[in-house]
Amino acid sequence: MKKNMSSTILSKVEQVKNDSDYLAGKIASQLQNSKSFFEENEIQLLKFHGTYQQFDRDTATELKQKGLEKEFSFMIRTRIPGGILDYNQYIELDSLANQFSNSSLRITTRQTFQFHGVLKKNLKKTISNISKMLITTYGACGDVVRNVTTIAAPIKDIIHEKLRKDAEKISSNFVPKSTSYGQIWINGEKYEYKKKEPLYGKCYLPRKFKIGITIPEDNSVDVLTNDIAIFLIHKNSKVLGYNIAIGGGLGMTHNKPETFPYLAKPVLFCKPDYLENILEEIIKIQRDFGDRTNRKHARLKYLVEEKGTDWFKKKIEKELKTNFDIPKKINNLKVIDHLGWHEQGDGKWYIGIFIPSGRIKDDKNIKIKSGLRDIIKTFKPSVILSTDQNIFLGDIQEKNKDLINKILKKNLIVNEITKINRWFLACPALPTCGLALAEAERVRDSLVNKIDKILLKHNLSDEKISIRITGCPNGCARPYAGDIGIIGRTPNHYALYTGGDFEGSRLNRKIVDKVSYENLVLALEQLFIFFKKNKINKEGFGDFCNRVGTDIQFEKIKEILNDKVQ
Ligand code: SRM
Ligand code: SF4
Repeated sequence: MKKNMSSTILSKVEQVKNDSDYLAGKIASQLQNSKSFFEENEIQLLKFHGTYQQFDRDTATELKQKGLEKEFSFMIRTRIPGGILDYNQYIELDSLANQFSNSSLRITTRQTFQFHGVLKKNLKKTISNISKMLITTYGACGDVVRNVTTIAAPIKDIIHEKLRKDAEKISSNFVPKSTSYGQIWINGEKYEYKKKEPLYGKCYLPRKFKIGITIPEDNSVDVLTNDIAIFLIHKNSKVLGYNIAIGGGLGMTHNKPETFPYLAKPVLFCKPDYLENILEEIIKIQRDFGDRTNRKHARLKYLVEEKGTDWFKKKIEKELKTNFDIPKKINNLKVIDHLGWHEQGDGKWYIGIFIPSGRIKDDKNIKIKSGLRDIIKTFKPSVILSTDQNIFLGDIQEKNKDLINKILKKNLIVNEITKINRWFLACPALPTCGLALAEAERVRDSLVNKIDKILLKHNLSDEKISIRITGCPNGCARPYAGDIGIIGRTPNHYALYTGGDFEGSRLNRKIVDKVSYENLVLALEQLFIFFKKNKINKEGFGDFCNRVGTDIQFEKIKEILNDKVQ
């Protein structure tokens, strides 16, 4: 198959989508065979249905040496716009995790849940049971618009309500329309054969596509990392319109400078009525002009970088036959910490509960899963997942606050955490992620402890520093948008990035290409000492690193690690 415009060969995934009859492929028949895995083409299509075929990377090598099959299992990702669930949905998802997955539920950095470790024989049961709770997994992954993110704190005022409504509406507008999903996972034959995609077309988008919406006063959602970042602009509780920025995206490949993380660039301001049409136009532009020959160059950010935002603005204006204003000036973004108890605006309360790496599970001592279930079953709160992998419970009466605190305490779910722990994100990485080059979630807690000790030693524990670690450069825990990014490079080695800002409006830069896990903390200690001696007034760590530049930081680290750092 050839691309019309340029005669270059389309990427393999384009061919798979094209031949899939709107995402059906041979999923249904392969679901029925006795194998523990799907074939390559179906693995690609399954993503659109919200599931990834994975294998246990811890056991794979040994099994291979013994000539045995890998331990295949499936990750299932739900689509929960704005992270909002009702208590029944939560309880059912919690039960499903016990029944069909490794019994944990993992809150993702896009406000959804992931089930891990689902066996192929249980895949259909799990997905169909999820759908019974009116939650879909359709379009949670794949080359479509994914889960739409917004502020998690369930604040009851006109503006926050509007954000939640917008997130829900945008997400449902862009769920794929083909009935393949219903036919395969839910009701088989009863689904009418309706395979059309009025917006996406037969080959869907060239790549994943992400949308987030927030207000400038609270960028707790890291909105600029989305393909479309929407700022709701308001005054006196009235929505004036939306600033639209385009081209955010973080994935890159080590040593391939033609791939890079990018923050969304402002393109226009529109009145509320135009939002839907504008989003659709941007998606159409990406559909028609995005690079379908090279998946590493297919995100909207490359088009934005190459064509410029004016080109987009003119195209949108031409299609919609309207001229739009330039974006409203946004001064400084802020990030609000919503954890802990807060009055929500209508006399009731919400609590933001810290969940390390978003992993809702019980272990020997800390019973996050049982504790949350107990609270949610008893008090029936609203449940909201956040983009920093935490959970919020809303609509709680004041008289129940102490009882809830007691259950949290009994299960050792504590909210008194250090600043580093609070803002430290980690992606799943090993053993489930097929792309991980190094550990992330599994080293998170011990890394937090080590860094805390060092900050205490240097009297810096009060500094608010966001650190994010990922097992590879794809950027799932948004490492390039934090003060410090620790990015898997090779097994047990990381690249180190600094100089981002806490508010998510500046990307960090690479200062070290390769440092071992063992030396990582030493390297950070050097930077913290340097920061303490030379920071100006209340300068934050990221701002300091940005000001002093990358070379001097590298030199400081080299002073102590010599040739152990590159
Ligand atoms: Fe991600 C791929 C996990 C948010 C950029 N991401 C993956 C896969 C599915 C690996 C794969 O393709 O085989 C990971 C599954 C691992 C596992 O075992 O669960 C994975 N990504 C995650 C999650 C679960 C990380 C987390 O700690 O929560 C997040 C799920 C979000 C969701 O619910 O939809 C997750 N991924 C992100 C984000 C952050 C965001 O969206 O806010 C990014 C950076 C923003 C962006 O999209 O650029 C991100 N993930 C990627 C990329 C790089 C994309 C690129 O443009 O190059 C990949 C690889 C790919 O697509 O080829 C990837
Ligand atoms: Fe996997 Fe890399 Fe994403 Fe981590 S950042 S989950 S290692 S793809």
